[in-house]
Amino acid sequence: MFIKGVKIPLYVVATILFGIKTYIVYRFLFHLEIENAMQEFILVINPFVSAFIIFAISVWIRKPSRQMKYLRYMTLIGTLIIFANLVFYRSFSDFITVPQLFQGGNAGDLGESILSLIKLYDILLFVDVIVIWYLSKAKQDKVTTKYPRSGKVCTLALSLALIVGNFFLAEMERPQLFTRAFDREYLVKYVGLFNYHIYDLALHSKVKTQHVFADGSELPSIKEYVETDIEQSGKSELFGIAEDRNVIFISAESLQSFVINNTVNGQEITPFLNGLTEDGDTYYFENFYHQTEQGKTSDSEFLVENSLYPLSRGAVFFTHGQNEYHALPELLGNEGYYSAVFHANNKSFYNRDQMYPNLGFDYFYDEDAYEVTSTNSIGWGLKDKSFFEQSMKYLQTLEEPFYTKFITLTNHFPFELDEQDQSIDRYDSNSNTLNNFFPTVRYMDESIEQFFTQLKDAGLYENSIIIIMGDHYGISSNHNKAMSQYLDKEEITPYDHVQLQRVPLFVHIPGHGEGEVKSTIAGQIDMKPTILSLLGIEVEDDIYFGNDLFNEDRKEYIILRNGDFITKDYIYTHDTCYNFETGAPVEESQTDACSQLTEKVETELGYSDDIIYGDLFRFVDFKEAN
Ligand code: GP9
Ligand code: MN
Repeated sequence: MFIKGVKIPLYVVATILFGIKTYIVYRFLFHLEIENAMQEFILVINPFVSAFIIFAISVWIRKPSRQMKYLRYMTLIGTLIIFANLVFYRSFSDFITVPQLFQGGNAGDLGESILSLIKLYDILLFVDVIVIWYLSKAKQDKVTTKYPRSGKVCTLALSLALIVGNFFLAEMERPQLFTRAFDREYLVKYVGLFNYHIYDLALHSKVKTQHVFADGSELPSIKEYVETDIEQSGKSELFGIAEDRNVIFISAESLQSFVINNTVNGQEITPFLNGLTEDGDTYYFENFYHQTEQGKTSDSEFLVENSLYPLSRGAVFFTHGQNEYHALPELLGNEGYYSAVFHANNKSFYNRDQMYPNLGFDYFYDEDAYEVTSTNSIGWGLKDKSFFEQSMKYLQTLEEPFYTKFITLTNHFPFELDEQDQSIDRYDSNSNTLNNFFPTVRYMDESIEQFFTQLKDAGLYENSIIIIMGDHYGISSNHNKAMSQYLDKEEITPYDHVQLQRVPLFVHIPGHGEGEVKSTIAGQIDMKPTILSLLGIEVEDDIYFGNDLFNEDRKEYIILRNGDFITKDYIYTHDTCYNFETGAPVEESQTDACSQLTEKVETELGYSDDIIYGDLFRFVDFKEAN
């Protein structure tokens, strides 16, 4: 093995062995989804990049014995980290997070079953540890321990270049990988387990610091604000209209209001939903805005369940999944409701597996609850029609009354759809995204119609209310040119852009008969108080920023997460006040109406952020609902 006179740099051997091992674990023991050649490439290189960075540091250690010790222990520690994650993964299909290590939670549940999660062949993980151990101890004379200064600087430069290269490829393949903070699996896949742990640790320390320094002293002013500026007087006429009924909430992926009662190539896009807008049992809100940011679907969920704003950066589900909340599922749970989420995606996506129990959800039917095959899936996974169909068997077993949330998936960027599922033609513009959007929206419309029938057949329809809400925009401003063509406008102005942030909201109450189209200025922040009111539940001293949509006494504005806002008269965006009806910029002399609100908007977003950053609800003794 050794060539006479030639010394081997042990850190290179360690890098190669450790890199190969890590790759094998990623590829064959973790089930990371590889979608294309680029992802495969990143997966191959990142284990070696991480290993090189860890082991190349050894060249800076002068004393040979210490250098050898460093390599030995780093191989061992690195292997133990992989091993611990592997065992954890076998049970939870997820990676260890710092809070899990320290707060028990999932990790604690491993308990006795831990032995059953360890396999005999895991011993092979330690082969390189033994090799390095042996070489560094018994063959020290055969390995290099002295490096010239230029060699040391070179390894350092190479380490930096490798890590930058790896991050660059990762960011190219998955833009905003770090800022959006949305999935551990993605992080591991793109930058490796060790960088993921460093990232997780940094995130955790940041959150912890803010947590430690918060003492709840902001609470009195927040409470006062909620009492005077948010709380509504009296109750709406619909208070208690759905008492004891089940709530079936459909989070409609990327559904925007501009498709409702609209056509493409002369064909109706959403015939079923259009029907609902005229249906006596349905209230349709035409001026309902999404208020999400980088956390997209999860932000919309956060708004709905908490009536708090999501954060301006990152997904709050991910960054503050350990906070205390006073969320809708928990409140409904106090009233005897059983709550569950149905969503055929990987459960760790958006940290849902940790966030849902924390919000008070009783159960999460994630991807594993569904039979996903190559024929019934496309794009992001299970097709919506199969999703609803397969969900029925679970829904029928739930104890009533229940609060359930169904999150659809097919109408997700890049809006792929099999030929046989397309009922309407694609649009024709320079944007494939917009062109593809229409047939997938129609597919979702059909799947929701089918779900209504299934609910009726199962006898669950009459005693439920069904809420359908778009989660966020599907067509970003990158497609403004195509969008202006479709909407037959010269251009998409900042005003138009805000109006395109409208997503449909349908509140369907079987047997009600008084439904209508509502033009109330409304947003996702309003869902929690609205649902509580429909169910006839009063929660005293709650802290939230939305209003019951059916109560006339409402705050007059809806805030988007970027600070833009909408009132019945104005839309404020890009430092300009626009007339709500016409979209014309308002004369400077008349902009008081907008400028008066800007400060308030900042205060309100600031209070919501304070609650999240400081985890302030841990200082509040919420009373039980009555
Ligand atoms: C992921 C699904 C889509 O589970 O909810 O998330 P999005 O990309 O729309 O935020
Ligand atoms: Mn979404």
